[in-house]
Amino acid sequence: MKDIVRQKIGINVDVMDLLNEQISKEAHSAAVYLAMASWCDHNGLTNSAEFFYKQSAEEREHMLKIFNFINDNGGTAYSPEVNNINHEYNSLQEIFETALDQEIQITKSINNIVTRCRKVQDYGSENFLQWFVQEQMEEENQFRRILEMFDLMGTDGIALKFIDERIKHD
Ligand code: OFO
Repeated sequence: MKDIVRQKIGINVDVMDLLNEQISKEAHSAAVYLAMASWCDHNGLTNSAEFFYKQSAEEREHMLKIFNFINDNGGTAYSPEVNNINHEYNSLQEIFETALDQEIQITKSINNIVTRCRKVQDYGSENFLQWFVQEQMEEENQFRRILEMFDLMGTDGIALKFIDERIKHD
């Protein structure tokens, strides 16, 4: 990127690239959760479906938050392509395990950008990302709490119905 362009950007260019990658990851998360909502709907797990519709909408909000941050600071945010969305799951437990795993990967990704911010002394971006650091802790906890229910109650028909009734989005 030309120096004159760099000067117009209020955030570090390498950080901006990572934030654009994060936009893709958030969009991917939104699409994955939408597919999970569809699976739950199809299998009569109404509360779980509602949970994932809301979760998907939240991920889109995360994506837009980063998108606006880049553009508001003179950078260029890129609208992401989303592909490779799995629609095949064997159980609700598998869905929540996959969701937790996805959140753990997102946490790593956010932490990685924070590390880069510190390295290049982009404290504005680091400050912006603190909201995401907190959000990831809450999301991981939320999924862990739900997975504990499977450990406690099992996965047979009645347990599944019971777990679904207790699933609520924070
Ligand atoms: Fe975007 O918050 Fe989790 O994934």
